[in-house]
Amino acid sequence: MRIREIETTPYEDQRPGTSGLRKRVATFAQPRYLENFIQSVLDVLPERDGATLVLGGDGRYHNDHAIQVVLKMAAANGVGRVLVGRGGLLSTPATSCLIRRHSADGGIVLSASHNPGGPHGDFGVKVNGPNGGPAPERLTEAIYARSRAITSYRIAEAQDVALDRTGEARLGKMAIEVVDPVAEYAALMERLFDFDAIAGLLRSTSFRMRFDAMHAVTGPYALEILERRLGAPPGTVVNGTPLPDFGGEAPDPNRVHARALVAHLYGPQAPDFGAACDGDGDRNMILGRCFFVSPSDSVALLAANAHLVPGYRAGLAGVARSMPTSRALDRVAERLGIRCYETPTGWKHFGNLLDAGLITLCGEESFGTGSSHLREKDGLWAVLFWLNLLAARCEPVAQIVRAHWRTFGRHYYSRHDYEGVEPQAARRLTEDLRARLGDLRGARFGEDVVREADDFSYTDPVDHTTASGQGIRLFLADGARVVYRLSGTGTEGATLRVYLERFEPEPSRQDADAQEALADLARLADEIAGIRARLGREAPSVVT
Ligand code: G16
Repeated sequence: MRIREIETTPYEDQRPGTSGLRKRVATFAQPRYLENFIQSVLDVLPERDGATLVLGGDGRYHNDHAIQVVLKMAAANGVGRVLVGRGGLLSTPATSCLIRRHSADGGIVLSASHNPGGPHGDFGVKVNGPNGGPAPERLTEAIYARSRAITSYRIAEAQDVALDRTGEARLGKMAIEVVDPVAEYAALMERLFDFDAIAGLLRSTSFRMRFDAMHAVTGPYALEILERRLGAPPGTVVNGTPLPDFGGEAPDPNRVHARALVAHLYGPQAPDFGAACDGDGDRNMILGRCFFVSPSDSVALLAANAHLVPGYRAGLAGVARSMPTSRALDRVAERLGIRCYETPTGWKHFGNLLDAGLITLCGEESFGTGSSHLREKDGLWAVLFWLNLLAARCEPVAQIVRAHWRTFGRHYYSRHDYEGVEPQAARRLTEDLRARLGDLRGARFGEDVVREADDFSYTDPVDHTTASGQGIRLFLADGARVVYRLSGTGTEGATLRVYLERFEPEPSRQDADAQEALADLARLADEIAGIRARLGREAPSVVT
């Protein structure tokens, strides 16, 4: 095998965002773009010679080409062994599972997560560390620094590796193991959940569910686990074949992009339970019949009911949520007498807490839930957790959630996104808010009084690294909260996220529509930040 050293010049825009490097396909398809980034990743691997890596992707457009490039570059850079998912497929949680089970040195997931795919869509590279979790900031910053100084990359001159069948192959000295993408992940799920009870539920004639894989990576996982192992009727999994363009829709499990599933769950033939996962399988949306479970409520509910699930019966060490996620989880933690950590947005911030055994469960408002079983959020795991609860409690989803609200109070919650706005205007909006924090404290707006205003910063309790500028928080005197933050995962312009939360302890007032209950707060958020005027938008582009 001949190794070529090819001269290159840096691209300036390869700083990973909230979760890896995400760009338009056209950007990744530029000459040397992917190669520069992969070389930078390989260059900062602490022990590259003989290292073991796990490699896969969500099957999106460009996956096929990129996976061969990564394999050839890994071989040329002295990597010892690569485990790669058959067909080039691996969900993000399954990658985390394989890294941990095989004590690999890290992993690469070719995915832009829930972003749209296809030739005009997005592509991305997620990088994971030896704990199976997203690379921490010091590593992503090192990759970025390397990408700005790169002068050449190494690649093997070789035929493409056949990935359509499991088995062993070699590229020069590097061993390649093409693995079943589902098997080890499915085995882990069987250890965590009561599969007999879930199978009983799924096979009973009085329960029906639909799982929408959104033509993305969870199709094969859901078919194997839900239909084959648990015996759900054929057809339970819809859109189960991964497609390079995800069928033309963003594989984003929310009420906007998973509209067909939502319509089905609110329609005349609605099943009892509905769920969807995103492009790379780490996000989830949970629905009951005519009922949407907000992700912030979902993680709180899983924590409150964890004792019903075999893998969590021993109790929870602690829990964590990202800062913009509602504080519903905090109330459960208080009741359980455990600590609830508040971290910046980005799953990577949960890694140290999980590794140190400080938390067992964690979640985010952005449809991500997970636990110590892996170091990534895990969409199908959340679906199985819910199924386990439904089997144990024998109550409909809506009833379980309403009972939770009666016990803990309801946190009305919504996120309003202004996508693809002019980056400078978005930046200025948040900078001006930051500059006004002092004036905002104690300020009155009609009936509302801002009790506290700050810019969230976090010190990791394990390695004491700090992250500042993580979102502007306004706490109102009546307990409501508004958070403003710029997304770190978009590829077009900037995205302003406005997170709205209002607590309602009174059961008779817990049944309102969330948007209605938060309408005043949304108006206040706009008035304070001048969103419409500054961004030239009449309304948010996505409301979740
Ligand atoms: C990623 C991160 C999440 C984060 C989400 C949204 O998810 O892993 O922790 O909450 O992006 O981030 P932002 O608000 O910066 O756009 P994924 O599923 O896209 O990898």
